[in-house]
Amino acid sequence: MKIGIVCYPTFGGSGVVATELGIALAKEGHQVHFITYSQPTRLDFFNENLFYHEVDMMAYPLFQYAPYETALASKMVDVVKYEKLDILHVHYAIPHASAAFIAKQILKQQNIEIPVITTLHGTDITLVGRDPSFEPVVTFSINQSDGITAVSEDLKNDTHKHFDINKEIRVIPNFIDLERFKKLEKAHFKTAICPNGEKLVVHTSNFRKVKRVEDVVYVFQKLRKEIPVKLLLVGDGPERTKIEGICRECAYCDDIRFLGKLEAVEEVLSVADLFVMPSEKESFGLAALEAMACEVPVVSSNAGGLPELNIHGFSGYLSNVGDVESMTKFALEILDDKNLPTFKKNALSRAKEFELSKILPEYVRYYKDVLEQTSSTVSA
Ligand code: GMT
Repeated sequence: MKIGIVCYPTFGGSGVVATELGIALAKEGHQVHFITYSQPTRLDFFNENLFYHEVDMMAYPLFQYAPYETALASKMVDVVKYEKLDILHVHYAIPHASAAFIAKQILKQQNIEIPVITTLHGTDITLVGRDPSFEPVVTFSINQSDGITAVSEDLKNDTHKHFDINKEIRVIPNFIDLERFKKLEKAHFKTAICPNGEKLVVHTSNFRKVKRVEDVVYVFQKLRKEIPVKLLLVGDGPERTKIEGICRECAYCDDIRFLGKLEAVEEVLSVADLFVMPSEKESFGLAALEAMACEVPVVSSNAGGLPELNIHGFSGYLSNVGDVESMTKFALEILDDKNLPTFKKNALSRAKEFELSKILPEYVRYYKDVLEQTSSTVSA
């Protein structure tokens, strides 16, 4: 198949899923064309089946806000037409689904039919998309997609709850490449961070409000009163300065380190004993899955799709959003030497259920279903 993938090229979860999906499809022999505004972070190597098309943005003094959606739709038209794509798969509804709708209509006038699949990732539904400034366009463009997928049952239910969607949504969860995300031998790294054999707690995110990173620090403070433990905070984003302020006020500030954005996050996860994800909303929790693949158990909130990933009492524990007391209690239980090896083993076994080789065929099957469905509608 010739597949066009539209996504955000940054560190965000939707961009990571889209890029990894495209790479995996290319390795299977499909031709994959990425269409976005800059080279996706993980697309930094050559593969004969991978192509990258940059959206041209024209600067013009009249534009207070550059019309990216228009430029993206124009680029989609160009790539579909000249590369003869079979299908367009857009990740994150805003503004990708509406740009795809415009492109589809333009191509239709030229007698080119291009089926569009929209994958809903999370905040496009639970946060941003529900805002009245976006909602009508989001509802319309999701309904106009030929196929819709969501990354968890919870996100599918939320979509039906908050938007008037008249089409079936297929749930295809996030996946993990266990060749890349696995526990690596990094003993020297662990010794450097935890010289006295302390336990290591890790959190990775884009430091947005919805991640509640302050709860990670509060849990850590409580833990540190009980046991020798260190905290690594990986990633960057709008809340980082506030979180640094909270850490500076904390008596255990010297036991906390901010690492910023890291490409090789699996190296840090390889030496971690516990991953904390206290998010207010989390449609799936890809960062937690990455941790589990590296044998790191997870204490998370029970928001969104997290209970579909983290199994309470097996791969970790779930607490109510904001309940740092309960999170601390569960963290202490996991970090207890007599429990830790079992939780680590269980975390990996749960991660294996989301292995790339299991989820990739679900996408390919869905592409075929949508192609079949649309070709029969066109010929009818
Ligand atoms: O908030 C993020 O982590 C970024 C966001 C995105 O769309 O880029 O991630 C969402 O999509 C990921 C991949 O499907 C999911 O694993 C994350 O749970 C989801 N984030 C939220 O729902 C907050």
